[in-house]
Amino acid sequence: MTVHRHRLVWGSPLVLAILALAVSQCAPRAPQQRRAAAGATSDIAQAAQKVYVAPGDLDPYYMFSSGGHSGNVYVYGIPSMRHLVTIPVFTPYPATGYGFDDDTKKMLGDLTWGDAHHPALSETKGEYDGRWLFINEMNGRIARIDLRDFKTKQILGPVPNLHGNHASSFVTPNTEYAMMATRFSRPVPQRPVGVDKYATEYKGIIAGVKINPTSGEMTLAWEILMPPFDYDLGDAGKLVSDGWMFFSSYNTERATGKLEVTASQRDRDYIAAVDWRAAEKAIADGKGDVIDGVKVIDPAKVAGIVYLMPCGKSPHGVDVSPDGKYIVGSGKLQGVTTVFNFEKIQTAIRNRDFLDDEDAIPVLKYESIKDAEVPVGLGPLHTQFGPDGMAYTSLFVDSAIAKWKLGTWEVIDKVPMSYSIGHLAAAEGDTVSPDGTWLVGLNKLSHGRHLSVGPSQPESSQLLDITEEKMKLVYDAFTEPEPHYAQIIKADKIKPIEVYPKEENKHPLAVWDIKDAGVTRQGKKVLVKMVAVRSTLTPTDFEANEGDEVTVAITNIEQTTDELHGFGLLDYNIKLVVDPGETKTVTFTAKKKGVFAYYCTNFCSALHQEMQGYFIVK
Ligand code: RUQ
Ligand code: CUA
Repeated sequence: MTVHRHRLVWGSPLVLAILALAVSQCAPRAPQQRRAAAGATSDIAQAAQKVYVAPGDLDPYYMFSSGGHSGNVYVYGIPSMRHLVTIPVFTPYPATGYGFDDDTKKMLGDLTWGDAHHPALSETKGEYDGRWLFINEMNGRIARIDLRDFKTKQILGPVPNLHGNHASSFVTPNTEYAMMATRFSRPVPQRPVGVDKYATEYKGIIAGVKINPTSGEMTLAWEILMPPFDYDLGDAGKLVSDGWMFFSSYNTERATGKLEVTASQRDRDYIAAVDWRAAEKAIADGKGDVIDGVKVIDPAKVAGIVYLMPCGKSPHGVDVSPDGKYIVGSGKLQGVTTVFNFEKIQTAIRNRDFLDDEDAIPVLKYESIKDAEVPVGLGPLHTQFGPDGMAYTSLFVDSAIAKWKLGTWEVIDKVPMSYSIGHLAAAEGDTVSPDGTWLVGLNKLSHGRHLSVGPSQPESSQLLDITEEKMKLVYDAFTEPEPHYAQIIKADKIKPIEVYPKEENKHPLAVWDIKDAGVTRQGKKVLVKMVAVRSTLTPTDFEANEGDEVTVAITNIEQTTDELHGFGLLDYNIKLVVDPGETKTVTFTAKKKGVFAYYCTNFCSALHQEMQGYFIVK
């Protein structure tokens, strides 16, 4: 799993392409100009060598990036930035048949889109453990992807009471919980109330989603009733701050209408600090009220669960340092990022050192809990970490990344991003021991740094080498909408299977022998047990009467890597892909009369084209 460093062939088109991309940090230039400016300096040669993963070699890291409103997760290799695979989560994806078979169609329900934001790898003792990936979605949902097969296994929600699930899915250090929180407050319980009553009748919700430690199964455990702010991002406490969860929020003005004006009046917004173990205990002690079927804690009745920390205006990222001592809150409208000290927060809580309260939730005093205001630059948005107290903060307004040091608060380096960076992702960057090798800037704009593709432009994600004192931009990649957040994990922590073992297939409709394939009928129900194996879909034809309910159960009996078979049924909007050893079903009504072809969609053998049959509706 090593990256070969000595196989570069100078003058090869790949190397030239790398050179052309690696050097440009400013306004777009023609490729020839760029190459001339680059020259063949040793700097560039080094950069090119670092990111070059030779044919057949593997990347040492995976990056899991949110696909935003595409509803997908995109997986990249780092440092090559090669797109390896798309994992559909909240949206149908014909390429893998996701959302077309009975199980995934049911999992998606009525919603065929979702705005996926913040992937969170499961953790053990604060380290990514390579078991699951969680990701939230704005329609009040959260999903679990199993990293054994890179497939979405569960979608929880839309959950009651919580609307616009943005501050999610951040897991706790032993994956006890993933979190959810409201971005768009609304009346709780849900009912039509005019926005003129926003300040008092609308509420936010913070929710704890309990994760089964063996199966990964998610269940909604509890909710906390919060003031009607917009909860934005979060991070779990770790080591010394384990047991706490931090959420940034804006619109603490409780304003409505044109928020860009109305919600920026106060100098400070809040970070909510939640003692999730205390919330868990309160629920166990029967202190929650049941609202719309969920146990909800009202902080006005149960003290000691939530505190508010004043922070710079409109904070976005709130990030806990690897040792758990510091909480970095970035106010997007400031030129500094604020570092809070967990010890000081605890002392202030113990001493009841409160400024006032918001709906009975104590507000801590800014001066009592902050350690530093670090002059990182304009529009600090999100912070990631390296070893030795190194911190990397994205600056949206400055369009740059600042590197600085925890404790000394000194700003060490700054690199411009092209353009308008949102989040950033460091190798193992949300763990208790970040690697300090690679950092990826997830930019919002890319204009002119790629061949023109018309008005709908890709985003750009830029790779930086952070092994030395100065950060070095080494590669531009163009990524799909919209990389809100990403996490980078060491590749050897993930051990995916390549076929589903036959002995694990317990599907009641599975058939493993061509002899057992065939059609049975019960009244108006037709069941087709189909076998897919190179190069026939058996049976090669089947019939139904108009109006029948047809179920096709397909088993791919291959046990060979990469031998996928598809089942595309023309005119019926049916498209399955069945992996080796897998069984999938699709149930539909034979609404259209006539003859319809089905065929294998995945090129599987020299006789793939012959893998076809007919469905006849009389
Ligand atoms: S997020 S940059 Cu910051 Cu959910 Cu989009
Ligand atoms: Cu099976 Cu193509």
